[in-house]
Amino acid sequence: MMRLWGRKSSINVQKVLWCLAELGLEEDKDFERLDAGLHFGINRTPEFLKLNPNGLVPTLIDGDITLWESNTIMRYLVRQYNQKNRFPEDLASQYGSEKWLDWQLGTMWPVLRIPFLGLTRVPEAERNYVAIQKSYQEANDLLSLLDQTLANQLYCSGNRFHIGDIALALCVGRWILLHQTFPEKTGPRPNLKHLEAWLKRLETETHFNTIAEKELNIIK
Ligand SMILES: N[C@@H](CCC(=O)N[C@@H](CS)C(=O)NCC(=O)O)C(=O)O
Repeated sequence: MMRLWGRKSSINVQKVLWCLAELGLEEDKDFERLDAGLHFGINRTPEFLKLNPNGLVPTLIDGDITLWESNTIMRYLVRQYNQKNRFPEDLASQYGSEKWLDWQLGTMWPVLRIPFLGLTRVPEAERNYVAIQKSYQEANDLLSLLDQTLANQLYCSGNRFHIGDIALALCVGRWILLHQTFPEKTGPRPNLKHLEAWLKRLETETHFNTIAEKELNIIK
């Protein structure tokens, strides 16, 4: 049975759990999930570091294959378990999704993680509110690029849902929750109507609702 290490509150673990759900793979039947990270610990133990030298979650073991990096794990799961064609495999859809996966990891999250970690993990007395607001406003500009794409198509890579949507939607969910929870710290959030419509579509047509959190997981 596949084994997934990682606490459910992690954005990167949620990507993998959502992808598994879309592929019809069930916890305790097709894979087991073991809590690790934050208060669960485990991720810095010598045994865990042998699996993932970064000491981070998610980490997945499937037979002889041990993987880390959430986007890579999703790519692997699609390659290995997409028998029911949940995710389109034509090159345009696949690489349309790939570019957004790289954008999420290399462009979007490095900006959004500053207000996210700043407001949910850094103790109040140590927060840099100027940097937090500046990055939140940069995230607004970045997400307006996604909104423009979604004006012309239903999903990030075309008219079918793909794993790029998973990575993006979990970021967007945190972007919304940060503003709802700390409006005076983030500054204004634009109303991006194509992005809102896409989120609604994900809520009704995918497992988004069962995976995403409804409120921020704040460590005080
Ligand atoms: N680029 C990695 C980042 C992994 C990462 O930063 N994981 C965080 C949780 S989202 C982590 O393990 N933090 C330490 C902890 O939870 O204790 C990925 O996409 O998987």
